[in-house]
Amino acid sequence: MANILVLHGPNLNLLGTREPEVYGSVTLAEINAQLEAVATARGATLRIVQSNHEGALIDAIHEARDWADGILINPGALTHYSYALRDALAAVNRPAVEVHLSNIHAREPFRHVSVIAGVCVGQVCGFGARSYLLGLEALLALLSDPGRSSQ
Ligand code: CA2
Repeated sequence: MANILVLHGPNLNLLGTREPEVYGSVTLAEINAQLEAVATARGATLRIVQSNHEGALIDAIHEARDWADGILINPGALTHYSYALRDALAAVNRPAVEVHLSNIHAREPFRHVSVIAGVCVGQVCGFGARSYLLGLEALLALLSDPGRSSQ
C-alpha cells in the first residue's frame, strides 16, 4: 500500500471563493475528497497538508522521509522562486509529481518557470482540479511499476 504526502501551497485554501475564472469553483475540501476517493480505490493512503508558510511545507517534506513513498505537490506561487522547497524535495529522495490547476505556461511570463520541476518526476498543469487526480494516478502508477528501482 502506497503512502502519499499531498501538499498544497500558499493561498490554495482560498480555492472556490475567489478568481473562479482562473482556478475554477471547486474548493480545496472538494479536491481533497476526490483525491481520497482515488486513493481508496487504489489502496493508497494520503496525508494532506495545506500551508501558507514555506517553512511548514518544508517541514512536512522532511517528515515524509519517515513514512511517505511519494509526494504530490501544488507549490502555488512558491513554484516560481522557492529554491528552499526545491532543495527539500531533492533531499528527501522520494518521487514527487508537481501539479497546477492552471496552465502556468500560458500565463504571465514569471509563471512559465518552475524551479521545482527539475526535482519532480513530472508535471501536470492546466486541467483544473483534474490535474491533481491525474497527478495522483501517475504517481501511484509509477510507485507500482515492478521495473522501478527501489529507493
Ligand atoms: O495553477 C496553479 O495551481 C498555481 O499553482 C496556483 C497559484 C499560482 O501562484 C501558480 O502560478 C499556479 C496560486 C494559488 C492561489 O489560489 C487562489 C485561489 C483562489 C483565489 C485566489 C488565489
